[in-house]
Amino acid sequence: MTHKEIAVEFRGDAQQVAVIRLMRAAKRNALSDGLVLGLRDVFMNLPTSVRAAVVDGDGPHFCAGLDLSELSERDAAQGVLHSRMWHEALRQVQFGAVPVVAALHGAVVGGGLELASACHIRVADSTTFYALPEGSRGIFVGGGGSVRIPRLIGAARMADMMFTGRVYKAEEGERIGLSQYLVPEGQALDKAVELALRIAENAPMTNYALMHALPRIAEQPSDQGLMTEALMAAIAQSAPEAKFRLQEFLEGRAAKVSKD
Ligand code: 1HE
Repeated sequence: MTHKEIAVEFRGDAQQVAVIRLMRAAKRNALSDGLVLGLRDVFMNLPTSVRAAVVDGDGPHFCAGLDLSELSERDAAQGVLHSRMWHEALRQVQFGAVPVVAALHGAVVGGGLELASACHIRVADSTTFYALPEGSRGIFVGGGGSVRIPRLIGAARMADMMFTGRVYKAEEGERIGLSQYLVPEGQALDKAVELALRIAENAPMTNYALMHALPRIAEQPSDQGLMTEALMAAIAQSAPEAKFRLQEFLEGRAAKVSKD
């Protein structure tokens, strides 16, 4: 699972969080075909100790998107296969083994935003900016952006980004839903790891339901969604882990919900 432009390190007492870092800062972490396949392989082969992951980018930018130097000579058939390769790699991020937190800073553009939108939580520092320069490069998104980004910010805002080259800065990005967390400059990774460690403590079936059932329920007609919810709830609550946790609460040993 090693790739020369992807660093993987582990955090937590039980190595339960994998920090997966794009290591191509000289090219602003532009995603070459090799790097996209490398990400796919890393996500497919995470050690079983890992319960949550963080995606980070080395250097001043999270990711400049598709490596434009590889684009020029592709014909239509190769274009379809190339896009499908991205889809498969980012499917491994969104629907892989563990929840993924993106630690964003600097440019989160084009395919970089597609990668970020495949993650389950996005933490942005104040240097973050978002754009979809595909519109001005004469191309279209191809890494799942047209499916995932409208679900975060709506199709109208995404179309505006592509029609007009609009750039959203970090604060606006949080306001419209591109990130769920906004932190001071340089603190995105620490916050993302903190969240991933917290996520790793959840019952595995709860994390599974949030990754695999929730997005599908959101796409189902409400009647079917309610049925899927009922089935998922019954499966989750019947796991021994859930019974143990409920007992801990009832006997006063589990943390209460607190507003502080
Ligand atoms: C690249 C790429 C890239 C940088 N492919 N090489 N993405 C874009 O259209 C974004 C293009 N990049 C930029 O707008 C800027 O580079 C940044 C705002 C991200 C960063 O600016 P800056 O001033 O820090 O860096 P730089 O000097 O522009 O770039 C440093 C080097 O990285 C330089 O190469 P060098 O050999 O001259 O040093 C750049 O050419 C190179 N570089 N970005 C290739 N993207 C599945 S479909 C997805 C479709 C898309 O993602 S389209 C959007 C592509």
